[in-house]
Amino acid sequence: MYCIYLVRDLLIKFKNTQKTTIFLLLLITSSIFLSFTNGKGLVNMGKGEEIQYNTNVVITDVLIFDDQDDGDPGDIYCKAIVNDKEYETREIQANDDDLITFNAIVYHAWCSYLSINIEVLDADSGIRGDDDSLGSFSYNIVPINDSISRVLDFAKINVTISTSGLTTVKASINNNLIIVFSFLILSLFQIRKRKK
Ligand SMILES: [Ca+2]
Ligand SMILES: [Ca+2]
Repeated sequence: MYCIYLVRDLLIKFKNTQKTTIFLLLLITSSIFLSFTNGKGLVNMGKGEEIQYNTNVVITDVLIFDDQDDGDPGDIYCKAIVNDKEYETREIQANDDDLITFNAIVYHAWCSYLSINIEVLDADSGIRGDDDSLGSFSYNIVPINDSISRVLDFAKINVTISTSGLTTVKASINNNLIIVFSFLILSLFQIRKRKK
């Protein structure tokens, strides 16, 4: 934040000379970039590093309230999107009030956060049309050992998060580059606005 205020003050001070301003801007941008690469960036509380946990997300079981197939057992499966990974469980046939055990590892990776989206569905084919949703939920959390139980529209789902071990990694340089260049473009845009 300090750098942003610094640039703002300098922009006000030197707004009459565009070349000076751009030079200063490039200088500050470079120093921010270098501070990132040296592990002293603005990201992650000034360390340029983040803690990642070896994380498992498991769909343990689903209790069916309504299997969404009249007369026949439903063809129940789960779609999970955790961070950037998608996973689909196998289908298990179940009737109303059945408890299905999946024990499906839907995510296994090192990560510093978890963005979990899970939907329970009944697969339908042919004239029955699109699959029917029994409900979905989203959950965002820092990886910790945790059990999540959620009552959905037509089912109740249990999910387990477990972590084993942690490591410290340098924050992604690509993210830092995006921040630095966004900052640069925004600042240049400000200069153009001031000139008008
Ligand atoms: Ca159905
Ligand atoms: Ca079905």
